[in-house]
Amino acid sequence: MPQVDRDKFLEEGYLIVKEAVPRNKLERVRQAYEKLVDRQREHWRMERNEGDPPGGHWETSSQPRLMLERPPLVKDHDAETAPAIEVWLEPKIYGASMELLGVSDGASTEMMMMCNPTTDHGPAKWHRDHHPIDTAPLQGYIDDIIEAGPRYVQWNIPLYDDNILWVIPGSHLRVNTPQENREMLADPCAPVTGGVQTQLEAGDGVVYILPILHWGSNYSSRMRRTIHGGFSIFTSYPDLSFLEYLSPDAASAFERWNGLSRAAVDGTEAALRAVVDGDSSRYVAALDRLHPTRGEKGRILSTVFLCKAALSVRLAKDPPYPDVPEDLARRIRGEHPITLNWGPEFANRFTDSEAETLWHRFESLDGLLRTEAEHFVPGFQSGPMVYHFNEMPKNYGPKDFIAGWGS
Ligand SMILES: O=C(O)CCC(=O)C(=O)O
Ligand SMILES: [Fe+2]
Repeated sequence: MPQVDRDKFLEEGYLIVKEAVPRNKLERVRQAYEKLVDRQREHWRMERNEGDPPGGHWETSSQPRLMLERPPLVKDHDAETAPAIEVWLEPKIYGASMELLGVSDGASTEMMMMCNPTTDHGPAKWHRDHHPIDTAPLQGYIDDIIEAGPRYVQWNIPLYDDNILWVIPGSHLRVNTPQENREMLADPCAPVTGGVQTQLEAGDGVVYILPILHWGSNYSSRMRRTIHGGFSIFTSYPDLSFLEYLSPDAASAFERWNGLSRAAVDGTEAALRAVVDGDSSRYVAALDRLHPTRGEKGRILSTVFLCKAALSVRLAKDPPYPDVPEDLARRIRGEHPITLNWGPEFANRFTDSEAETLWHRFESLDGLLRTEAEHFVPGFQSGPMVYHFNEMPKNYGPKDFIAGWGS
């Protein structure tokens, strides 16, 4: 018996899951997270800059956020905080995520917690968690989701009642309407027509499909401890030292997921290597191994992600070229597993001359992703840019990409 309504999820782009954290476990999870909050607050206190209040970032941020897998907090886990990580394996969270992704096993991605600010900061801006400049145009995501479902599902799981998140149902399957654009341009921090406020009791969860339009409607000083993160077959774990504190089952899940991650990095290299070698059937096979169950739309979306990867590899070599906007250069240096960006080290897998060939074969696709003049569409995490926010290259599929290699 499925435990979630996948059809409704795919149509509306979000789903409320009652008691995602069973009531009888809630207190344990709260206590584990509160220990992490205390430890992170101590780091923020120590790291504060001159002129900052005594609590540093904790007191200045509108949404202080714990990053459980990142330094320094990743080194602060112990037996007492293990429930903060193990909660991700709750059947109603992990099991539901697998159903919604349509995979037998997928990995937890960046595990985080969003906290209230110490003073009222009011509403944030409406946005999609999407920066097309270093990933792909919105339509590429939409086509891929319609073809085969989401590659990533994101969760908010509040440990105290929480109604901060709003979503626009169905907006993950379309570009912004003219009315949404007008409203967001006029005031990005006010309710948008069609928005629905989520009403979550402690322990409930909301799971949603990026790139849905959503809004952090009120960062007030009211107590907020909301688990945030997601699941995907594409992830990366910079430091798994916390595994020693987890239950054997939880630890083995992370070992398994780390294996998925390594395979995805190797699979990305294999796809790019096929491009370097000009081997089209090996390229398509590598794409299908990297992401089974996808069709033509999935292959072209992955190809656009790989275009950014090729750019990143090329830019890491000496002398760096081509010239790219600063926002793109900065983002591409980061790591973004869901879009096959494995961070700066990945470039070391390719020689200078392979990087040059690779870029040569992706360059015309990059040209198709660009616009003639700088433009702006509201509701994204990219500012004004010379790349398309919405449109994918017209009538362009993997075959067209491959056909361009010879030229
Ligand atoms: O606070 C929330 O619930 C939403 C947060 C959010 O959208 C974000 O940080 O990207
Ligand atoms: Fe967001």
